[in-house]
Amino acid sequence: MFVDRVIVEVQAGRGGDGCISMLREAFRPRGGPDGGDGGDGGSVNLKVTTQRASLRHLASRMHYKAKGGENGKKRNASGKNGTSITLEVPPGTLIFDLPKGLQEPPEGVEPLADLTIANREHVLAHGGKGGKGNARFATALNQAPQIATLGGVGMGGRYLLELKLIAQVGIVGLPNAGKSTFIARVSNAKPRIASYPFTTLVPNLGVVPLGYEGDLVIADIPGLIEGASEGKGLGDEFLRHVERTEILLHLIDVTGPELGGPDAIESYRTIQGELERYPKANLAGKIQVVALNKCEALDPAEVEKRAAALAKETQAEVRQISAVSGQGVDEVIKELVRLLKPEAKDPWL
Ligand SMILES: Nc1nc2c(ncn2[C@@H]2O[C@H](COP(=O)(O)OP(=O)(O)OP(=O)(O)O)[C@@H](O)[C@H]2O)c(=O)[nH]1
Ligand SMILES: [Mg+2]
Repeated sequence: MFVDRVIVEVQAGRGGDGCISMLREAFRPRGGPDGGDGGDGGSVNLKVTTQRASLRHLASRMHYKAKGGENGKKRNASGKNGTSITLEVPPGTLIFDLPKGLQEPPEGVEPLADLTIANREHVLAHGGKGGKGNARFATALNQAPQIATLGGVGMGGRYLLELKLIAQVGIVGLPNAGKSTFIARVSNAKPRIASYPFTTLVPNLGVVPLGYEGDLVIADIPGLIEGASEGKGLGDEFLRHVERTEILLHLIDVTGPELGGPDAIESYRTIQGELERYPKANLAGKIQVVALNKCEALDPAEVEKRAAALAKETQAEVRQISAVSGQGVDEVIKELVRLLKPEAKDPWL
């Protein structure tokens, strides 16, 4: 199960109270104040790690409560700090404040944070500070202060954590176009591949090592169909995961209706239409590399003809590849790398 949205309610620990105490020892009638400080309350933190690929591990629980700090004690003993809780999240996790009763942040609300950088920690809820013991309040004039401060309250809240994968390239196309076959060929990803539509039910990330140039991270998302933006098929839910990509690789099945596939130009228009209708980002405006896939399965002259017709439609170069035989695949990767902005070359650093 792939989970890319979870709601969590978190409560950091309260700070321990400062202690009021006077040292009492035989032969030291005026031992002075010795009340220790309270410990700080534990906080609830998020830690970004590439070891996590989804938010699934947070889905079974909703409440996270960190321990409070202990109260200060006599003999200047400070209370122990409360233990903090750290929740791991994958890079690309957004945090939204979520008012009670809502399942979605209100329209137009910006995230509180966008956790893109691996190994960083973010404090979601600060623990309360420990109170000060009376030993801290001793002055020349008041050598036996009867005051201490209370521990601070721990912060808390309700948050939506939403994952938007971080990849430089997103593969889009109709179901069965060969998106998963492509990512399986070029990267470490091992998605399910099958000759029926909607094989891929969750997005997959694949990493293509480029040697000294770093990594190229590609996202394979479930196939889109006409009406996806209104929820048809698996809907446009997964388009969120290509929002942050710089380039789209648009794969189209070349084989056409004769071999049971869709018409290439129709396919292109359908996907283009869905990208245009996607409301949250300008997906149609992204740089696109268009490739006809399954080219080994068709007579080369026919492939040429279809590529030329599609190039006319797209007003751009159309590549001819076969994710199965590997024909043209390296060239596509090279083109993707060439198109990437230099600073985008390693999204996880
Ligand atoms: N002949 C041929 N078949 C291919 C090629 N690439 C993919 N296929 C086949 O096309 C079918 C669909 O491939 P997938 O990679 O699962 O397609 P997908 O686009 O990921 O499909 P969804 O996950 O349903 O969106 C499988 O039977 C593949 O073996 C290719 O280059 N040539
Ligand atoms: Mg697939």
